[in-house]
Parts: sequence; C-alpha cells; structure tokens
Amino acid sequence: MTLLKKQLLATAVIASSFAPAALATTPYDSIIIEGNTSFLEWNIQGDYNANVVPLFRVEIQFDGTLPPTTSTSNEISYLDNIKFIGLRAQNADNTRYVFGDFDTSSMDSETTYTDGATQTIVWTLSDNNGHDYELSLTSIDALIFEAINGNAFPVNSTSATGEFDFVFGFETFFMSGISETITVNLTDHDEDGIIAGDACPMSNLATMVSLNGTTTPIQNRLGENGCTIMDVFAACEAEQSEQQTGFFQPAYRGSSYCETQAVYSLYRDGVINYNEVRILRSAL
Ligand SMILES: [Ca+2]
Repeated sequence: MTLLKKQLLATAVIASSFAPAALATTPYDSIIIEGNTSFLEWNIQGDYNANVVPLFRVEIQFDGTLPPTTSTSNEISYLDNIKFIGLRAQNADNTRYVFGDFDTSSMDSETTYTDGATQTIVWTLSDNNGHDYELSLTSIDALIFEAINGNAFPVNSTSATGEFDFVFGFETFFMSGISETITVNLTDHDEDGIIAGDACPMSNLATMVSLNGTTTPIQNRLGENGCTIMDVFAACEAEQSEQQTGFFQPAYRGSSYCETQAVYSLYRDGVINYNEVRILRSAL
C-alpha cells in the first residue's frame, strides 16, 4: 500500500498541535491493542516516563487471506501476513506522544511461539537509519493469531479483552504495558457476508456448482462457516495435488475419497439434499 509510508520511529512531540497522519482505511484486517503504559524509560528525553505518556496503542494490520509464512508444530510465522505495525504511547489528550510506524520493508523477522493459550510474537524491525527495534507481544489469556484452514486469523473475531505484555525497546528506549482492550476489525475479503470466523476467506462464489468442467444444476450455496460448496471441493483438489507430488503416486482424476466424503458431509450438514448427493456423485 502506497499509503503505508515508513516513518521514523521515536519521534517525540511535546505539546504539538499536529499528530502523525491517520492511516487511511485499508483492505487489511487489523488488531488494535490499547492499554496502560506501565514503564517507559528514554535517556534522551529525560522527562518521558509512564506518567507522561500513560496510554499505549499498538495497531497491527495483516492479510488474513494468506497462509502463514512458515509453520512447524510449535512455531509459526506470520511475517508475510503482517502489513503494518503502528506503535504509540501518549497522554490522554494526545498532546504528548511517542510513535513509530513500520511497513513491510521494516520487518526483518518475526517469530510466534504458541503454548496453550499463551502466544508470544517477537518482531525485529529496522529503519533506514540503521536503527534496530524489537517488539514483542505476549498474550496471557487468548491467542492473538491462529491458522484456520491454512489462513491466518485472529482468534477473537469481534473484540476481546485480555492482558498483553507490551515490550518495545531500541537503544535506551524501553517501554512496557498491559492492555485493557483488544479490538479486531475484520474485512469481508470475499464479500460473502460472513466476516467473523469465515473459514474460507476467499470463497468461490460462483452461482452454480461445477465439477470437472461440467456445470451442475446445484446452486453453490454458502455454509454458515463461510465456505461454499465449491470451496469444499477446492479444498479436496488442493489436498489431492499435494498427494500427487510423490513419484510413485499415479496422477488420477475423478472422484477422490476426499470429494466423496465432502458430498456426504454437505448432506449431513443440510447444505444439499439427497437428490443433489446423487447428482454430485455422478459428476465426480
Ligand atoms: Ca467465505
């Protein structure tokens, strides 16, 4: 996004009448973590402490339609998903503040560790002046992100309140705080009307179900989880192509176990009737 210009971190303005430009509305999802600054130390600005800028705000904009960058059993990276991180500590009337805005060009690495309901995300960031920064967020009672159907999602789809440790340090600047509110703003990427917990954020919204190049007389209905019938079959195709990468596995087309099970699953969920089961089975 061209609007996400990188700005230098640690711009301290005292009793200023101007503020950093507000971010334009973006198509990205966002998480806004707001709370109280519990500790702030900055040797250059000796009077800056947690009493001077008692409120903090972290805004994370991310693309929830991308799969996580990397994923192992206990470690997952959302580096490619994160598009913007905005940090701010301020006083109540916003006349004194410290802020830093980072876009993707600032992000060097990110690591997320998840242990039960506790998740720690550490970002290392840098600016054009060679400054290095580190931001870590540790959730205490709710995950910040998780992967659903291979896409990155915040767990709480509308809003949540929890305690988050917030640590931000570079050189001799250090601050920490605990959040009071966590607000998640989700974008309806596929415009299917299901925003919270859309398990298929980029749905195939074709009018009719088509299989193997043939359009069936069955409407491509949308399930309550945000997945259409076509999404369900698309997930099978992805699985099938993964399985066919092995040398000895023959490439084959037509009905796979996954697709057959998908038909009966759609029937059990009440998405299709039995007549439609027969039509889909014969089309596979
Ligand atoms: Ca959807």
